This record gives sequence, structure tokens and C-alpha cells, in this order.
Amino acid sequence: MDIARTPATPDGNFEMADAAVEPHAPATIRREDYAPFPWRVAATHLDFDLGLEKTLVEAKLTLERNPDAESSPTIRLNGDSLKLVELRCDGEPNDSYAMEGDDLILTLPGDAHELTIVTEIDPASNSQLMGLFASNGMLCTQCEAEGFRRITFFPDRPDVLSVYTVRMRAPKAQFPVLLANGNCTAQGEEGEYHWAEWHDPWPKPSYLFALVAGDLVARSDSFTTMSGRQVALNIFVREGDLERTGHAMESLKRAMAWDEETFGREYDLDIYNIVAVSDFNMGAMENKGLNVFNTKYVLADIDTATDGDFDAVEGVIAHEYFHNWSGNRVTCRDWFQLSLKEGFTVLRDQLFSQDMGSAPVKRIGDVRVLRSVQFPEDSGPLAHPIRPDSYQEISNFYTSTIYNKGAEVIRMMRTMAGEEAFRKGCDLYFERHDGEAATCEDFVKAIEDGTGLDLEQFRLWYSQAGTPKVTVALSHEGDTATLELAQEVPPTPGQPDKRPMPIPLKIALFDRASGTHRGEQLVVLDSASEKLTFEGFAAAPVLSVNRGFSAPVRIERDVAPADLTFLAARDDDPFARYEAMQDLVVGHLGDVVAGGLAAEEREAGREAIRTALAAVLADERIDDQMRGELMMLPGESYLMEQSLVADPGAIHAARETLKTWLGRELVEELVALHERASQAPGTLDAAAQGARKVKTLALTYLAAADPERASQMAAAEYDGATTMTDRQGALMVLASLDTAQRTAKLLDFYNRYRDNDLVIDKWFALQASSLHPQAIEHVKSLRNHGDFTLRNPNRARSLYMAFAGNPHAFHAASGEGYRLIADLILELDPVNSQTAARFVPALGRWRRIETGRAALMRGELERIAASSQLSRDTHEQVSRSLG
Ligand code: 0A1
Ligand code: ZN
Repeated sequence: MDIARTPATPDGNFEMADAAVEPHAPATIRREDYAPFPWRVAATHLDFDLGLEKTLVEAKLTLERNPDAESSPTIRLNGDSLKLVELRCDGEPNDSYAMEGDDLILTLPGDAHELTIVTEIDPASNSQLMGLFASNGMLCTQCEAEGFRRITFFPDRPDVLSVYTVRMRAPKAQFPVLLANGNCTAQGEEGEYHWAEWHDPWPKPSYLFALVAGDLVARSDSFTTMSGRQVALNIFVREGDLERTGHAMESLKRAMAWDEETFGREYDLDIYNIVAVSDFNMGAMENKGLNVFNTKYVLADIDTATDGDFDAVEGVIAHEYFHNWSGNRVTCRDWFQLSLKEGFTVLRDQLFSQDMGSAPVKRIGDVRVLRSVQFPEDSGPLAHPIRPDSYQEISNFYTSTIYNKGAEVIRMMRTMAGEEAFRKGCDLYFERHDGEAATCEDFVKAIEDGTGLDLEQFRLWYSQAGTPKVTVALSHEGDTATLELAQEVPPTPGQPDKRPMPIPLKIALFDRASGTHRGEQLVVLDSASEKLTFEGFAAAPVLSVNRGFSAPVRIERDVAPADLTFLAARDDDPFARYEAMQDLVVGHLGDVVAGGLAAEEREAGREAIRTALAAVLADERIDDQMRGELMMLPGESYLMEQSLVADPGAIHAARETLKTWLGRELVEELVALHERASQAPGTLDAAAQGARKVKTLALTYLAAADPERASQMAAAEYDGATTMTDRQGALMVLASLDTAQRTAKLLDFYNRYRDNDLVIDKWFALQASSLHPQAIEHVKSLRNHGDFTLRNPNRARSLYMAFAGNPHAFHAASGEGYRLIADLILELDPVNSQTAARFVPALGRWRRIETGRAALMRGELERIAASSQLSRDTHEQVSRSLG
């Protein structure tokens, strides 16, 4: 059907913004322009005639005017790359519509209409993996954020909620399983075809729609909810993968029980389906009653998944399940509110994982991710508040800031309110907004009303970007200890001036002699600076601050290395202990990189670290999981964050030198630890997992100190491994060494797992992230490996994300690493723009890197920007990065 003719009247959904932009610059969508949609879609009936290359979709929309919105004579139905076959209004063919870009604009005279829209799509050629796409012969959808418009014309915005009924028809042999949201209400056969009808009684936005058709098998189980309802649980996978779904199923049941106990949330359908798909842009998707998962977060057994993979499966299964309330029952009014569902759901999954395993180790891991990913984002050109004010492409805002900082912001409210009061606030939020599309403000208001906290000033955490810096100084005179605190929120793009925010800091003052304190206190710093006094300290105490990482801030404390050594050995808060250890190393490496250290100063600095690390290795009061955390040197990305302008080469060299020295100094202790840990069984209990963790860490120190010996040990460990954790750990060590064992074991690993995509992803990633001097060459030749493809996001990321996160290779002084990533972005962009755009931030950090490298990084960004074919995703990220 051809494109029509009437002038379009825009309505509703932000589209007035930036009307007069230059042809190349995509429009900017602004939060302040929000207006409710003029129409309601009371019911949506979808009829799919499914085929890999050709699928016909008939959509019937029952429309009525929205009394809460400004009336409009037209309706805008979003579309993206759609072929319109037929359009009827109230049963009559209609060709008086207009196209505005890919959107369809129709004039509707009455108050209620029924629209019938037939579209044709080609799932097999959908390499963007948004909308309906084919993966390994199955059909599957991804609609968040704006994928539904690639299926049919629709008001594709989260505040338009509709009740969906879906009918699918497909060749039975090719697609024996037909799934959609809600409950299956009817099914039947027609010769070689069969059909199924699904109905979801819960009104939902289009981004939660899902459909799956394929040759799949399921692991089935059931869960009885707190009110006694039976829920059928199914995890659908390809036949050969069924055995690896046990952990996911157990995780799901644990998550369902935990959400009842901890948040009082019960599941609300009779069936909960999960489908695993190998081609997927993200981790997983919370579609109502039909979660779609990247196989990476479903499949796990001890031979093919590491302990970390097991934890990740549990965490992501829980995350998607928790969305059923925080996201689905209460959804977002618009995409600026994304953190409303994501920040809250991340917090919920973090608390769940804390309860399932070691809480301190989980907390440390979460903080490590925040600091190595979110902090750099918050101090670079892509910094944005957890509730952004504008965007061009919403896919670019699925960021660590929205997710991880969003979770930290809610966690702070919980810390200030206490667990019980926080729960009351959450109950109130769910009660008030069930069935609605809500805002971050609605959430804060509910927490405020439910807890009694005054969150007026706290709301700044939603509107101001940037990681606050808190300066801490403790002085002592007579009987009094004085704590001086000051905060500074740095300028970020578009936000030159900031106001002080409430920063909840848990603190304790330790008596040096006894190693005890008088109790933890919560101090809320809500002005630019503050002075607090503490009486009754005859001797100067040692300050432990931001315990448990109670606020997502950067602490600058003027503290003697001796105090850090004290805290590293004695602090009763595990996070603070970890933090002291990190600070000790960060301080020393910072001094080394800055240069000018006298030999004795350098000696004293590393001696303090050696003493602290030796104590950690010997400490019998901590378990191996925690020991592993304390053994880890701060990552290079975090170290680079410490200076305004970083020299990645110098940081890498200083860190490697320290690791080598520590490995040599503590060789006996490390070998003993390795031996002791090697006795642990290949089981999944916490003690065995901890043993595996310290075993590999000990090897990494030894590899730096004595490569030949470590190579022998790693090869033996590889050969004797009964778990993927050990096998991968040993291979990781070998991959960084230039020894004959490296080649032999890499080949063995490949041959052993050549039929398992997820494990072959590890094989690519290990080589791309190795410390080997020829890592760049390896990546170049792996690009041409027969198993490499850009069409599978997991595979593309396994090689190139691992490489972009490998500082010594990515930041090679020649600029070759930057070129490699820029080439990748240009090649991947037309195939899968969402995935391509996710590589841009690596180059976007150029302002924080020394001038020589910065010029090379910038040059590559300019080369990308010069391409006339860029997607909106990549265009936005590149122009912000150059901006
Ligand atoms: N809501 C999902 C994340 C997600 C977002 C976009 C996607 O499409 C490419 C897929 C998944 C979550 O938080 O789990
Ligand atoms: Zn989520």
C-alpha cells in the first residue's frame, strides 16, 4: 500500500521537540514535553501467520478517547521498517492516513473506533534483534524499549496499557511450541498447521508483549504461592540444553519464595514461562508471564559454567521475576522513568543474592561493578542523571547509571529509613500504583509517606548527575575527636553547577588498642561541609567511614597507611576492611605513577601492602570467598578513575610491578594456599567455591612472579579440573603467558567445547582479555576464525568487549586498539546498531586519558562520525562523546 497524502498533525508523545533540526541530527526527546496519549487501547487482538521469512500480522485495536488527555483529531501509531498490507477503520478500508517518517497518522472522527492493521515482516532478515526475529530456526520477540513498532503500527509507549489476546498459526513440524503472554486459552490443528490462542488478563504496555515459536523442550516444575495457588513453571530450551536448566529452575523457585517473604509480592498468573535464546542483545527480558532470556543466563552445569556464571544465572532469573511487580504491575510512565523499574529491581535482585549467599561478598562485588563501570560513565561525556532529561535513542539509556546507580539511590533511602519502614514505603508504592504507569516521583513520594522520611532534598539524586566527592578528615585534641566532612558534586554535561545532596555515611570510631568501637552511627551529610565532634576519646581513634558503602560516593580521606593497615586487618565491617585494603594499594600506586617517590618511601608503601596481604592469606577467621575479595588488586579502570588525566601505560606497569613483587615476596604463602585450596571438592557449596576463587588468585600472583612455575601449575590444574571454574581459571592464567602450555591448552579447550557456544564465547574472551604482549594480534586473527560472527551479540561481545576491557591491549600506545574497536563499530552498526553503540563509551573516555592517546581516541571517534550511514544509536553516542 502506498504512502498517503494528508498532512500529519502530531500529538501526544514528545514529538514536538526539536522540530527544526538539521536533516542528519535525530530529534531530541525531552522529559518536560510529556503529555498523555489522546487515545486508550482498551483491547489488542493480534493474529500471527508465522513464517521465518514472511510473517503476516493482523492487529485489531479497540480505541477510545482518553478523557485524561487533551483531545486530538488524529492518532499517531508508531512504526519502524514495516510493510503495511491493509488498514481498516471500523471494518471499512481506509487509505486516508499519512506517514510521518515511519509513523502512521490517522484522522479519527469519533470517540471510539476499531482499527484493523495488517503488516508483513521478515523475521529472518532482522539482524537488529528488535521486534520479531529468527534465532536458530525459532521465532522470538524483543519489544523493550521500542521494538513492538517493528511488528505492527501501535502507540508504542509505556503509558498505553492494553489487554492482549494473541493467536498464532504456524507449520506444526517447524514450530511445535507456540507461546505468548498470559494463559493458553485454546489450541488446535489445521492439516500441517497448528494454532494457539493466548490471553493475558493483565493490561500491559507494548514493550512487555512477547511471542515465541519453535522446536523447544521444557523443564517443568511448579510453585505454590503464599495464598495457595499452584503456578506451572516451564523453562524452554533446545533439546540438547535441557540438562543445564536445573539451576535456573531452582533459582526461580527461590526468587518467588523470597519476594513473598521479603516484599510480600505474590505471582499473579497460573503459568510462568522462560525461553532461552542464543541471539539476544541484552541479558534477559521480563515480558509478562513469558520471559525471554539470553542462553548465557539460563544454562549452567558444573562442567560448562563457572561459579560466577551460576551466580549470574540466579541473579538474572531473580531480576526478571522481580520485574513482575517492579516493572509489570507498576510500569513506567515514559522512558525517562526507566530507573523506576530498573534501579528498584536491581536493588531487589542484589538483596536477594545477598540473602542467598555471602552478603558482604555480594556487596563488594556490586560495588566493584559500580566503580569500574558506573563511576567512569558518571565522570565522562555520557554522564546523565538516573532520571535523564533528554535522549535521542532510548536504547542508549540502558546504562549502569540507570541500573546500578539507580539501585544505590534506592538503597540509600532504605538505609536512612531502616528495613521495616522501607518495606512500608514499598507496600504503599505497590498499593497506590498497581496497574498504573508511574514516575520516579511517585516512588519517592510513596517512600516518603510510608517511612516518614523527608526526602525533599534527597530528590536531587534523581536530577543531578556525577559522583559526589566527600572529603573526610579526623582530628583529635584532648578528649575530643573531630570529624570534618565536605562534599562536592562535580560538573557534568549540561549541569555545570550542583547543589549539595544528602549523603548517608555509616561510620565507626575504633579504639586503636582494643580494636573495638562503640557502635556504628549513621551520619547524613546534607550541606557542603559539616563538623562533628565525639567526646571521650583519650587517644586518637581510627575512623571507618562509608561502611557497607552506604553512599555511592568517592571518599577522599587523609589517612595514614598505618590506619589503613589497622582497618584492613581489624575492621568488623567486611566492606570497610576490603576498602582499606583497596585504599592502601590505590594510594601506593597513585604515588608510584605520579613519580618522584624516594626509594625508602616506595619500599615502605609496598611493605605495608605486603604485610596486609600476608595477614589476609593467614587469617583463619575469614572464609575463602572473602579472602579472595581482599586478595584482589584494584582494577585498572578504577585506578584510572583516580586521576583527572590518566596514563594507562604507567598505571598498567605500576600495577603489574606490584603484583610481581608481591608474588615473589609471598611465594611460599601463595603456593601453600594454592595447595590447600586444591584439596577442596569440585562441588557447588560456598566453601568449595571460595577455594576455587583463592586458588586462581594465588596463581595470578605466581604467574607474574614466576611464569614458568605458574605455567606448570596452571597446566596441571587445567588437566585435573573437574569444574569449569578451575579449567577457565587455569586457562586464563595460561592465556597471559608466553609458554608452550598456552597453545596446547587453548587448543584442547577449543576441541573439548567446540559444540557449546557459551563455552566457545569464553575461549574468545580469554584470549582477548589476556595480558599476553600479542593480544592485539590474537584478536585480529580470532576475528577471522570460522566460529566468529558479528550476527550473534554474545560472540561479538566475547571478543571485542573483552578486548575493550583489556587496558594494556586496548590502550596500546600505537592506537591500534582504538582502531580495532572503531573498525568494529563501523562494521557492526548496520548489522546490530544497539550492540555497536555499546562499544562507543570505551573510546569516549578520551578526555580522561593522557594527551597522546587522547588524540588517537578522538581521531577514531571522528572517523566514525564521518560515516554518513550511522544508526541513531551510534550517532548519538559518538556525538555526545565528541561534544
Ligand atoms: N528490561 C530488561 C532489559 C532489556 C532492555 C532492552 C532489551 O532489548 C534489547 C532487552 C532487555 C531487564 O532489565 O532485564
Ligand atoms: Zn531489569
